Amino acid sequence: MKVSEIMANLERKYGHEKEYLQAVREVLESIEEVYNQHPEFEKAKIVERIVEPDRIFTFRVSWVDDKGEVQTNLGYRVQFNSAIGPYKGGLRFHKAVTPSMLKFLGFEQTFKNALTTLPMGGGKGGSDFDPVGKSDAEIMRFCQAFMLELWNCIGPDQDVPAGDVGVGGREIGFLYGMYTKLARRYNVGVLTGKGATWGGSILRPEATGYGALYFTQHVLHKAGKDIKGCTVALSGFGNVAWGAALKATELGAKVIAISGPDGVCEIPGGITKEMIDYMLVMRASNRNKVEDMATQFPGAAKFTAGKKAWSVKCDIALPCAFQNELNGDDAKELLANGTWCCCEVSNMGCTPEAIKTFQDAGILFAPGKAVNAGGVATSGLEMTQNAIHLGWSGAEVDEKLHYIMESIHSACVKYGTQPDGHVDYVKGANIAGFMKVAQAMLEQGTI
Ligand code: 2IT
Repeated sequence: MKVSEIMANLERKYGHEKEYLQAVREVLESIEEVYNQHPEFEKAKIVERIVEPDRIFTFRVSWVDDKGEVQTNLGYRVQFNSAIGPYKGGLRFHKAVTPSMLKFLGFEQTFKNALTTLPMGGGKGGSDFDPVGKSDAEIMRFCQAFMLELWNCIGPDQDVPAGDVGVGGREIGFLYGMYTKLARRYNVGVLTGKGATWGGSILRPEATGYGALYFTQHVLHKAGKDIKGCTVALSGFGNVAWGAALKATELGAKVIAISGPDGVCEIPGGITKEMIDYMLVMRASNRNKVEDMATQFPGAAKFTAGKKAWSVKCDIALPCAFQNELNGDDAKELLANGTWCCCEVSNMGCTPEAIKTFQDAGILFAPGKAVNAGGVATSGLEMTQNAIHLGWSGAEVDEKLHYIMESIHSACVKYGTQPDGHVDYVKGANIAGFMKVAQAMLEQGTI
């Protein structure tokens, strides 16, 4: 295969799908060399098949807001690849959701899920519904209307959605309630990220952030460093940023900045437990304003409008919010301030220019599909618990999460170690994930 030819074809077909093309290009450039050593992949046209989703459901979602006005949004489920298991991946509710965004996320999810060691295919879904400023009742009515269309496409052995940006425990509850009503099936394994009393796994809410910090520790240890005493800047204040702030603090790092769409909060003394707890209140408020942290903790947290977390001097940068939230200029600013490690916790959080800037400078960089895989891995553990009708303790889940993150790190080292001895985590993660899915597709024939 030639990346340039495949990309030219995709650009002709999907020229306006920028995020999707960006995600595909990154993976294909990483795997090109290894792929071309496997004529059996070429013969089975694995690349041509793996870049296309198996199918996409698109549906209209109409609902009534608190003023009694009818609102209409679009809903989607992208079932990307099922070669190694049922489709698995989150639902994103965000005003900027498009098919391109969900195709990029479903594509990434396919390789991420392969890295987890668990048997899960890749999927993603969501809606252009904007949760900002919505009441709880509006969120509930939207989730119910969304499930009116989705319920027939999903199932514990078929496709298992979960949360993503804009979808947390509250939304999963409303979605599950409507699912049981419509499907008259009461297998809790149809969704993950559920409440602890109805099939949810202990530690699933924390898992993405915890796993990201376990992975970061492996990256640091491999380079002869430790996170203790390091300063950390992170973006976002949702579920992922919350878990990351908790674990980073527990491991002895100092989280000195969090950010939101409105600006950055600098916390020179390091984030406290009370502030981390308050992140949950900020998330639940649907206000989407990080300034609320500074209002709640005047003196300790200082808000600056219009600035990103990447303007704050730190050792370690952790993008935890949205794709392309850290660009080439941000990367240069971080480097100028002495940052020596960036672990992407959000999906495709860094632009290609930012990744190149970090790699050219020789600092530690690891991509989202490895760093944040602890989230979906723990969803996989939730599915297992649901399937065997048992609930594991927090310690059991945490031990498995540790093992999975260590396995992912080893896979990255195996496939990403370069002739000069340094580890290219982007290559490592992409090749390791790709090889597993490609091999499965090959063995299952042309379908
Ligand atoms: O991007 C992700 O891996 C997630 N949003 C979690 C997906 C899941 O199925 O838990």
